[in-house]
Amino acid sequence: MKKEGHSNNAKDEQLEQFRVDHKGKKMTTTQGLRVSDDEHSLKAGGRGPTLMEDFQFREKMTHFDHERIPERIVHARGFGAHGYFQVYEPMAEYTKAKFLQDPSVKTPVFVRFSTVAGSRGSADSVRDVRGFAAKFYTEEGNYDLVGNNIPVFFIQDAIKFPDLVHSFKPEPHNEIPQASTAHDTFWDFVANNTESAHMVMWAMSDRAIPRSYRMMEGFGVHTFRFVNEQGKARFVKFHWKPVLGVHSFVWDEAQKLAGRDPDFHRRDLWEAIEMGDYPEFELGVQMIEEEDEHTFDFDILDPTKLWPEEIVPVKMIGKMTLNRNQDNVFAETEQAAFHPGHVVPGIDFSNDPLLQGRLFSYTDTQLIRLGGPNFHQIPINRPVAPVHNNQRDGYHQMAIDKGQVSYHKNSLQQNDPHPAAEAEGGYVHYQEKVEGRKVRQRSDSFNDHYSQAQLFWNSMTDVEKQHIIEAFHFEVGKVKSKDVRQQVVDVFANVDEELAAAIAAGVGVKAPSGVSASKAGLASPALSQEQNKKKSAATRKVAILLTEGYDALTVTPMLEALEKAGAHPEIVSSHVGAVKSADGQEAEAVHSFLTSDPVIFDAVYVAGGKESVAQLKAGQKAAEFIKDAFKHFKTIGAATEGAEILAEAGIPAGTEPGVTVARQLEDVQASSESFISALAEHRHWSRQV
Ligand code: HDE
Repeated sequence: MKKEGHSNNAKDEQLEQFRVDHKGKKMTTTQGLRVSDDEHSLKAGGRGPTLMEDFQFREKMTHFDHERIPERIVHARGFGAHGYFQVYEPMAEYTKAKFLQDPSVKTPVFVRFSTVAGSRGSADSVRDVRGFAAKFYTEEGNYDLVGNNIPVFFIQDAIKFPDLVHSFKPEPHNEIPQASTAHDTFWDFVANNTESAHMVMWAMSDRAIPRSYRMMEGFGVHTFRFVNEQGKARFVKFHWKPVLGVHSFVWDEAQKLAGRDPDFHRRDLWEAIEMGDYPEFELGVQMIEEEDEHTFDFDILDPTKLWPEEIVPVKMIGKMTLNRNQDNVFAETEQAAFHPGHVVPGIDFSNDPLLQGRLFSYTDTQLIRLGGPNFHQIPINRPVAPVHNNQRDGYHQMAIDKGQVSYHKNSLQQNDPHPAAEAEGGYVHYQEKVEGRKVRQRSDSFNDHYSQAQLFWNSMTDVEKQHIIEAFHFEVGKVKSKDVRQQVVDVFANVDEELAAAIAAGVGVKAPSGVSASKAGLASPALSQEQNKKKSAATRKVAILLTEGYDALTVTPMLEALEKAGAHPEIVSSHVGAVKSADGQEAEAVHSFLTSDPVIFDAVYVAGGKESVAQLKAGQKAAEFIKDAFKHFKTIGAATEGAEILAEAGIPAGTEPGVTVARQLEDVQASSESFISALAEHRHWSRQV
């Protein structure tokens, strides 16, 4: 059920002026002329040719012919939502940014989540980095935190970005494969640009197949600066931490989802918001004093390095809540223009060479994508802060700038609009002292490509390590060039020789010679999603399998327990629609075995009832459903006769982790509670599949 509607905020009020509701209205042309017939073009006789005079036809067709705009060169596939951000306590000690001072202020935000490699119509569940771009509509202007769900990047210098992207996009001669890095050119890039090793470890981990946009972290990646009112600056890194914790798919599930529900992530986000399960993310910052810049064994300007949380703790400073779905995906998600250079006073840049290049690229790309220099006037991009300057004209100009003057300085308008002093909110760049020779060079302090890749590997649990090895087997296994496969193994031997040997075993090339056992090496427990797992059944989707003649006494207690835990049961039956229990009660099946699949659920429960179970057995689909859920380490439950379906699926109930069975009716209550606890575990890795 949808909770209390979103709170009104300044951005929402602004957007309201642009919303158009067509309900109950007469149809018109774009000129406002009422249309009398929208079914037939104007012809010379019923069977004759269409007349040039038909302005209505021409207008409609021309508009249609021009409906598409170029998709984003990267992050083409995405989905947005509105919400608000609130700071926990004033941050004045660290930054003068106004939206980070008053805990009672709700700053409107629009967030766009995305994949990186695929086209706009590609599947959500692919193995990829996820974009996490947030636009804060602050009273000092828009602030964009344009991050990813992985805290480091593939390259150290922006000039290499086109090369990186060319390597992971579909290969140019045949445009294969879509939305996947499992091909020769990407791995050739990795092997020959070893600065990518750390990020590749993340991309091969479960982080790259998130269960939901609501269950992944976000990172600003680069080092930025916080600057306070006194002008004191500190280096800062930004983190988003999902309140629901970080959770992932298993790879087989992710691949099946790409066919069963390519829109899985956008549907999940949309439905969560519609149901009032508002996604929440805490904003955290890591800060380093300027005088400590050179005290770490990595360069804090190097975007392939993270700051281990055990060394530089993350201070949680506020929370973002996404509580409103967009009205129109093209107008909002597609036209949203993010830019890491959209900053407010109190937030500044560092000399990270990747960030410096991004500061150019984002405006440049909007110019072609959104068709000119006035994209900031598109409703979703408009700041709630007033805009006054001498920029004029250009395609799609929406403002009617009054007056004679459009230059500075002037006397005819008393120099208006006039620059603001720093004390009046004028943005002043942090006065970092910089000197150097003009060189095309990278600092030697960026040369270590492997230590943190190793740190990441050392921080993984055994299950997480196994998943990484399997991901390498899949991805590198798809590389046709044996030479490239060998190069990849040789490069990752620098990270960990056992890892390299394990990769080699799956991709038909030589292991590094004289493999030494993994070094005990440094670890950062904060990097492991398994070790930091948040246990909760909240917002999880559970399939209840039943059909005609089911036993309602095996269903009602389970539905109540799930509701209490904040989970969402959905009935899957032999047909969609009303299903009758043995004692004449009715349940509504929203799915049939044809329209659904275990991959869209977090858990499965088989209801009891002789007749129902007999039919499910005859239909054979239920056992298949259970088998897949079991293979994906999900929680499985059954009551009374329902256990026969588990037996048919070959699951030895009672002995396998995450499988709960109520043999007798009187056990259903207790069994439902164990089911919820198992569901809160998310996956049962100790299961033998
Ligand atoms: Fe982007 N990136 N990027 N990127 N990026 C774009 O801008 C670029 C990088 C990120 O939902 C483009 O509007 C360069 C890192 C997100 O609309 C483009 C470099 C991080 C989004 C662009 C990077 C990101 C983009 C394409 C290397 C994480 C989607 C369309 C120097 C911190 C934003 C667009 C949205 C989009 C350039 C690297 C995040 C071409 C040159 C590192 C989340 O401007």
